[in-house]
Parts: sequence; C-alpha cells; structure tokens
Amino acid sequence: MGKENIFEEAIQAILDCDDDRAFEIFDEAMAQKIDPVELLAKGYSAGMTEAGEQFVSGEIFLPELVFMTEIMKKVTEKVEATLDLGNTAKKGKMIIATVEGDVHDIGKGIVASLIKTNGIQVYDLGREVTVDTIIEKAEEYQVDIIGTSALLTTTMTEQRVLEEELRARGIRDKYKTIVGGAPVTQKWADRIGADAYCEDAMEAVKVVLELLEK
Ligand code: B1M
Repeated sequence: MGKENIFEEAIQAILDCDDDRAFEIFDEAMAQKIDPVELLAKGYSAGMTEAGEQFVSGEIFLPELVFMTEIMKKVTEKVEATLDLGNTAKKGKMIIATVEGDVHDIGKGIVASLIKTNGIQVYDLGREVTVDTIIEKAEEYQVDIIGTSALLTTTMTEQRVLEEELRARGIRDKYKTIVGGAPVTQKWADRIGADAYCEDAMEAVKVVLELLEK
C-alpha cells in the first residue's frame, strides 16, 4: 500500500470507528517507515476533521465522535511511544492547557507530545482549565511559555482573559504566550496580544523553539 493510500485508510478507519483497522494501519505505516507524525496529521487527525463535517451535516452523532476520540487517543499514544521523549528540560519549560469550558483535548495532546520530543519540558494541565489555575501553575513551575488551546468560539475568549489577567497581575512580561485551536487565527492572537498563533502541532514546535531562542 502506498503512503497516500495509508493516509486514506487511516482517515477511513477513524470515520468507520474501527479501532482494529486503525491499529493495523499504524503497524503497516511503521513497517513502511512512514513518519508517524505525518501519519497522525495527514491520516487520523484529518479523519477527525472530516468527522466534524459529518457531525454538522447530521451524518454522525455525538456517540460516534466520542468513540473516534478514544481511537485518536490510543493512536496518539502509539505515535508518542515511537518518539524520543528523553533529553527534556534542556531548552525550556512550558505549560499547555485546554481552556475552561472546553473538553476538546485531542489536538492539545498532539501538540504537547510533539513539543516534548523537541527537548522542552511540557506540563500538560489537561482540559477545562481555569485561567487562575493556568497562571498559578505557570508561576509554580516557572515556565517560559504558556500555551492554550480552544476549540469552541465560545471558549476562545478565555485566551483573552488569560492575557488580561497576566497584565492585571503585572506578570505579562515573564511569559511568552501561544494560542491554537480550530477557531483561533493569527488575527485573534494579534487582537488579544498573544505572542504567537500556531495553526498545527508542527508549527507549534517551530514557534516554541523560536520563542525560546529570543
Ligand atoms: Co466538538 N466541536 N463539541 N467534540 N468537535 C467541534 C470543535 C466543532 C467545530 C464541530 C462542528 O460542529 N463542526 C464544534 C464547535 C463549533 C464552534 O464553536 N465553532 C463542536 C461542538 C459544537 C461541540 C459541542 C458543543 C457539541 C454538543 O455538545 N452539542 C461539545 C462541546 C463540549 C465542550 O467542550 N464544552 C463537543 C464535544 C465533542 C466531543 C466530546 C464529542 C469530542 C471531543 C473529545 C475530546 O477532545 N476529548 C468532539 C470532537 C472530537 C470534535 C471535532 C469533530 C474534532 C476535534 C479534534 O479533535 N480534531 C471538532 C470538529 C473540528 O475541529 N473540525 C469539534 C482533531 C485535532 C487533531 O485537531 O483539535 O483542531 P485540533 O488541533 C490541531 C490544531 O487546531 C492545532 O494543532 C492541533 C494538531 O495539529 N492546535 C494547537 C490545537 N490546539 C493548539 C494549541 C497550540 C497550538 C496549536 O498551542 C498552545
């Protein structure tokens, strides 16, 4: 099976809620020495994006999305297991969280995994995390970067609350902030005063490394 077919099959396995097939594809891709991160991005994650469209058009319902999420998490773990997570805490430290009111954490998890593999200590605070907790943990762990993920138009406003709160507490300059998530844009990042916007996990790695160099 060619690389593009493998990506197609990975997308289909997610859409079919077929975990056995998703794992078979993973093994097949590894046997063919396909980059697991590319498989995650162009295969399984692309499947989740398509699932979102099917959800909107009423072709699938919430239980299917939940099941697909379970498969995504297992596949992400498999990908993470192939990556070298040693050598952490050398280049810098960051916190990552999905904002309050938002349960979407698949993308945030992928971003955290990839950043970890690039020699950065990542504290993943999970999902539905309040601004207060994010700031408290940033102070406690003395991180360089605070990253937040928001998947809902109603929760991305928490990213602005974070910026406001950091300024109100007089600690905005201590941290670099990055924002991401499907509804988030560069324009939004500029509007709220975040240091950077990242479209996907690969860009997040690049941006984090650049910010740490500054
Ligand atoms: Co929800 N959901 N969902 N959902 N869901 C969306 C986001 C939605 C766009 C679907 C749709 O209607 N088309 C829509 C939001 C509409 C909007 O606000 N504009 C939506 C809705 C409405 C809802 C509910 C309200 C549904 C309901 O209850 N009626 C509800 C909300 C619950 C809540 O949060 N309070 C809900 C629930 C759920 C599930 C629980 C079923 C499940 C989430 C499970 C979980 O994450 N644990 C779910 C899912 C799976 C989705 C979709 C289908 C897929 C999201 C995903 O995982 N994508 C999603 C549709 C879509 O996004 N197209 C949808 C794959 C993932 C790899 O991509 O998360 O975008 P993504 O992450 C990318 C980039 O965005 C970026 O890098 C990642 C990897 O490349 N990135 C960052 C993300 N965070 C970053 C942070 C960074 C940098 C980059 O730096 C810090």
